Amino acid sequence: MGILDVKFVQGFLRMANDGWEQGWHERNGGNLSYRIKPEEVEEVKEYLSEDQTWEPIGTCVPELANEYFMVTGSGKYFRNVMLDPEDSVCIIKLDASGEKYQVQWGLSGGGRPTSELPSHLMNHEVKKQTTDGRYRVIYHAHTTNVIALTFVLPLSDEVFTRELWEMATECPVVFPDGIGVVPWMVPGGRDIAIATSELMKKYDVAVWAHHGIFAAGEDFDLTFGLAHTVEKSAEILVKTLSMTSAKRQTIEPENFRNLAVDFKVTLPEKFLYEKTDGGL
Ligand code: 2HA
Ligand code: ZN
Repeated sequence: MGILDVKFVQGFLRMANDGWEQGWHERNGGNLSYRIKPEEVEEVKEYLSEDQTWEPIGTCVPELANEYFMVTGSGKYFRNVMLDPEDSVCIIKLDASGEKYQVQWGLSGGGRPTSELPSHLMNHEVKKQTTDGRYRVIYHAHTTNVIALTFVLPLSDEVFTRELWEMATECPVVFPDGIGVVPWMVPGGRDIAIATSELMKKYDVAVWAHHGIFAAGEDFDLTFGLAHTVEKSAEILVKTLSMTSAKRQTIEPENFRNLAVDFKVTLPEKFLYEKTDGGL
């Protein structure tokens, strides 16, 4: 039994590979992080080392002090995660101030954790607080159809949520809180991390215009499933818009209200606005 046989490690690697197989991780695009449970840290403790230097995260996440994360590596390829997990991913520990991290396992050929570490950790911090610690996964993917829509739809939470809800009946049940949109920003830094984590206070999905999405969830199945559902819905919208600019029929606000009752979800009224032209 080695570290790669541990259940959370297997779940992490499988999710990364699933994303690769979906075509969302060209070259070194995308990144994944998992906040490891204390009992899981015990399972891998014998493989961890405290030899490496403490490095600045680039932001401050005091609510995550002393926590352990499994994260993909910067410049590494999702395509290689299954073949060479020891080099492609790593386990890091945060220090007591939440300002520094130490690589304790992985990145065997050298390197650093994901370039989007500030966004991942600030999203984890928000989700840990708003879900009572339930959410543990943050996933960034270059989802083709969602990206395409950011050139066509207004960059508003209301329009993205409503249009994607209309494309598949499961959507308002899978992401009833809606999704947020971050306008184009320079990736990798603290500013985009702040903008994304603000949206994560309300939503489980944030779209990055002309770049991709961030999804948050309790476990690998729910988080991958969420990203997959959003992207599938975006694909249907891209296909629909390729055929016509005006829908002949769709799921109407009253239909959503009825669905909310039967499926026991709350759908914010701000997404159920009246449309006048049958289009967007
Ligand atoms: O290259 O996706 O946003 C990794 C990324 C940066
Ligand atoms: Zn990216």
